[in-house]
Amino acid sequence: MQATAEAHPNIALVKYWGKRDAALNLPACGSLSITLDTLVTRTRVRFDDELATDRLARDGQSSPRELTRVSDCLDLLRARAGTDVRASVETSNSFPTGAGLASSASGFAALVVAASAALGLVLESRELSVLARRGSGSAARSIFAGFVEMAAGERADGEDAYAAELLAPQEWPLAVVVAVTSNEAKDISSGVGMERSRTTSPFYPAWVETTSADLDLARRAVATRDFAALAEVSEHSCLKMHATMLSSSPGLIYWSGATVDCLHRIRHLRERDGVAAFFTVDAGPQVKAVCLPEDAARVADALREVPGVQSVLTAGLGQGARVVDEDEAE
Ligand code: 2P0
Repeated sequence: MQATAEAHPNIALVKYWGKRDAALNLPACGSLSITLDTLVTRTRVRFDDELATDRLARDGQSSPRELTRVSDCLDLLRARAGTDVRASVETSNSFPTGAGLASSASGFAALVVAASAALGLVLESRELSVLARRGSGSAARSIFAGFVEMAAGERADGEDAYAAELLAPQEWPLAVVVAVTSNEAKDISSGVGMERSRTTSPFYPAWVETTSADLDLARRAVATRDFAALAEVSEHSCLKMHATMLSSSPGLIYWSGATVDCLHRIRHLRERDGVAAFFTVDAGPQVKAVCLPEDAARVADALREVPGVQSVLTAGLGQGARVVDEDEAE
């Protein structure tokens, strides 16, 4: 009744921002992402008849604030297994939590994989993706390796809203350089921000309407390994999402000054210095530069020099969520 899983965050290149059904956590649009390798969430789930309630510890500290979302996700798995036994969940991240580094993506992907294994459920990746989506929309993508597309689906029950792998990591091994400009957790969660954009931004309908064309371009760029085309559509999707955030009421400003300076630096690298690199930014102040592995050190050096950048992390493309040995997970 116990298992440990690891999962990695993913970075969306065509972004997810907005839901068609908040209760089932169904996205309004599809999205396309890359799963990273070096950043990792490790989660151990132990079901225990002796427990009266679920428990959650992050880095050894009890974490009651996050428990409801975790318990709700475990309930879906318990229903599948026909049990109501409670669980103890221990989790840790090798990177800052809740600060725009996609910790909920890796977190819910690892939770679903560990909990289903602990319950002895044998589920297809697609089913794991649907379950992870209920925890966090972006988590549906972290079930898979490399380049991943998430479908918005059309069904009211959400059973067709899941992710799938487009290309394995080794088929186009890009690198991601993350410029960390703040280690603080964000004030407004993605879920709250998305709902605010949906209900108040005059740009929201255009955002939703234009995403499927972006997905077509990005899917084609991935299939043909066309870096310049992927760069163009990714920066466009990112800036369009932030325009939707900024035009919400009250406006959602996830960027810091250093965020903007990093964007200019990456554009300079590409346009002035001829380095194949593009940026993307999520619901937080960190900047992610996507580049070729041979340019990662140069991109990292350039971002490290931007005032306000506190640290720089480099990752390659990584594996999907998986069960790991308890020993290996120490
Ligand atoms: C993404 N983000 O596509 C976008 C870009 C943030 C900005 O997916 O409410 O934490 O749990 O479904 O998955 C973050 O959203 O939101 C996210 P919920 P989630 O990566």
